[in-house]
Amino acid sequence: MTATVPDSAAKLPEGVALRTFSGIQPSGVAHLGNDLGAIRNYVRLQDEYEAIYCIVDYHALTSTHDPQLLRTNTRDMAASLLALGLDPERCTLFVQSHRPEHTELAWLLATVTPVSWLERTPTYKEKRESQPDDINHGLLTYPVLQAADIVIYKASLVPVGKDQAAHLELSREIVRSFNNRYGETFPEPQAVFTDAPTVIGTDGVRKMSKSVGNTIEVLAAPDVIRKQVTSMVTDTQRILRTDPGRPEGCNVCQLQRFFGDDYEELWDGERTARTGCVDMKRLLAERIVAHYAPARERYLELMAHPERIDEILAAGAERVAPWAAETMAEVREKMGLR
Ligand code: AQP
Repeated sequence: MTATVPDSAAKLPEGVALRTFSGIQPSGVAHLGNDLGAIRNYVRLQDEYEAIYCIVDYHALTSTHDPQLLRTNTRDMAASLLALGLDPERCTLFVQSHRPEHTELAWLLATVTPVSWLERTPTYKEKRESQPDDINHGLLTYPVLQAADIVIYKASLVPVGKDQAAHLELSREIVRSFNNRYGETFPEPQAVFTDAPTVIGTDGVRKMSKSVGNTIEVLAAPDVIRKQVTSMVTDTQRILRTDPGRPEGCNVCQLQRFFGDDYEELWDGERTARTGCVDMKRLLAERIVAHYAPARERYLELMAHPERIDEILAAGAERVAPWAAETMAEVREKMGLR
C-alpha cells in the first residue's frame, strides 16, 4: 500500500516538523473502505511524520443523536484504530471533543468562509437531497470544523479516502482566505491517498459506506465477514458459470489485489472460466478473515480493558494541548481578540 505524498509537502519552512492529521467518525465499526482507503496510510505515516489522529465525535453529532451509542462507538473506534496498527508510542490518538479549541477555531474560520462555498460541497448537496427534512446547521458547516481540526495543528498532510478530496480542497480555500486577510498563518493541507482511494461496497456500485449498509466489517467475527463477502455483487455480465469473467468489472477480483500477490493468476482463472464467482468470493473471504485475525485479537483484548483505551485517549488529548493552545494564541492575536 503506497502513500502518495504530494510534492508541495516539501515546501514547508525549514525546521518545521511535518505533521499529518486525520479524523475518523465514531459512527460505527471500521470497514474495509476505511482501512484500505485511509487507516493503512495512518499506520504508515506514523513512522515518517508527527502523526496526529482524532476520533471526531463533534462531527458524528451531525448524524448520531444517541449519547450512549456515541460514547460506545467512540471507544470502539479507538480500539479499532489501535488494533489496526496505530501505536500510541509513535502517534497521538485522541477524541475531538477533548480539545474544545477545535470548535473555537471553527467559529473563527467560519468568519472567512463564504456560505456559497459550503453549499456547493458534494456531501452537503447529497444530504440535502437524501434527507431534506433533516438538515442541521452542523451538516452545512462540517467542512469548516474539519479545516479547524487540521490547521489547529498546522498539519500539512492529511491521509484520507478520495471521498474527502472536495473537503480538503475547501480546507485549502479557507486557509488561503484566512492567510490573505490576517497574514501567513497556516500551511495549505494536502490529501494523501492510498492505492485504494475509493473502495466500492458489497453492492458493487457505491462507495463502501456505513450509511449505505454495503460494508465488510474488518474486525467482525469470521462468519460475519464470510456472510458480507458472500453477499457481494460480482461481474453483472457473467451470467453462466462457463461465461468468461471480466476482473476489471468485478469488485471481488479488484479486492483480491490487496490480499495476495497472485491476483493476476486468479484473474486469469476468471477470464478463462476455470474459476467461478463463488470460488473467488470464498477465497477472498478466507483471505480477509486471515489477514485481520491478529487485529481482531488485539481489538477484543483492548475492548476487554476499556480503561487502557481511555488512558491512551486522555494522554493523546494532553499531548496535543500545547500545540492547540499555541495556534489559538497566534490566531486570537492576529484577529484582534484580546
Ligand atoms: N469506501 C471508501 N473507500 C476509501 N476510503 C474510504 N473512507 C471511508 N469510506 C471509504 C475513508 O475513511 C476515513 C474515515 O472516514 P469517515 O469518518 O468519513 O468514514 P466513515 O464515516 O466510516 O465513512 P462512511 O462509512 O462513508 O460513513 P457514513 O456512511 O456515515 O458517511 C476517511 O478518510 C474516508 O475518506
